[in-house]
Amino acid sequence: MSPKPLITHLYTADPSAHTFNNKVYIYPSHDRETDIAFNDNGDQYDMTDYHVFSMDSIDGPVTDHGIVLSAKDVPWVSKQMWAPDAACKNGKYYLYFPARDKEGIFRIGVAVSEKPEGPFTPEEDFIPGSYSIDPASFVDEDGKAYLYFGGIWGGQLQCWTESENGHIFDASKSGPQEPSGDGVVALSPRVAQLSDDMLTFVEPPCNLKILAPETGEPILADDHERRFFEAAWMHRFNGTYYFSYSTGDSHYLVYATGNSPFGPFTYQGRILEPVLGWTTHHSIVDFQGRWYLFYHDCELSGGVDHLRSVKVREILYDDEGRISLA
Ligand code: FUB
Repeated sequence: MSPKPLITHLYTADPSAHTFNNKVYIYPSHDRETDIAFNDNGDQYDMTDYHVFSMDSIDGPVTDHGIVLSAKDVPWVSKQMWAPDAACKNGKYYLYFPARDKEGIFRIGVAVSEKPEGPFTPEEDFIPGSYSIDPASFVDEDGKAYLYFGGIWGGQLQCWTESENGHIFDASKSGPQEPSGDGVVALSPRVAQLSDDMLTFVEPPCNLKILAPETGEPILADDHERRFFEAAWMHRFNGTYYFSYSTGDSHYLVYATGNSPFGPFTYQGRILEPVLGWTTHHSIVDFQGRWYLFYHDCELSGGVDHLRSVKVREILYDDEGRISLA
């Protein structure tokens, strides 16, 4: 049976959950009603701010800490504050968020706070060298931090190509487009190590390989049930790195495992079957000795794709580290 929405006074989605100071903090998108026509570019996902939520226990009440960052307060943003994430390092908290810049190109920004519940103060400009959507931060046990990101179709990942002069944006590839054809490899999510101050990339982002277990080769573009679409997440369990993501138009949450934060990762299977609504996006967090999947569906709005609500379910690992829902 589907659990109840955790938050019912607002529409919320793309929940990035973290355990900070023995509480769960949730950093979601804040969905809102608009009269923008629906399309496969995601224009109807026209969010303007972020709230932070926290819980002392997994079935206890949820506290809304209010608006912690607004588009109007970020100098480089034009519109569409999509799925954020947060990290803690050196006693400070960092909110990573994608939005369109003044030229309509998705970039990733960072905002800083002394407290996990914000409010967050944005940097003047987006992270140099950042592009596309859905940042997911991961601070490893050795203190090194990484940002995973990317999303195809409305997320514009297919618009970017590498050249000797860096990454180049081709606006003609915007919208619901992606590579296809016999033997064509799927687009890869990106990863970049973050600087010690968490504000910049140490090196240009690199491609994260996701391999098919049966071939040991990268997953192909036409394999829509397994190829990366958006919603990157990284967690570590028993020394193994788990990279999970949404398959977009086939609507699964799936995962792949590897031995390094840079991969390569080998596809393992599904975490969640399709939910009510087009998008699916999640996080996985260790809280008070158990593991949880935070995700969203559209039950609260009766199935309106861009009006979503956050939910949580416990997950389990078997002896080989395979994930299943409790
Ligand atoms: O919330 C807007 C977009 O929808 C996110 O960035 C995607 O992951 C999808 O959930």
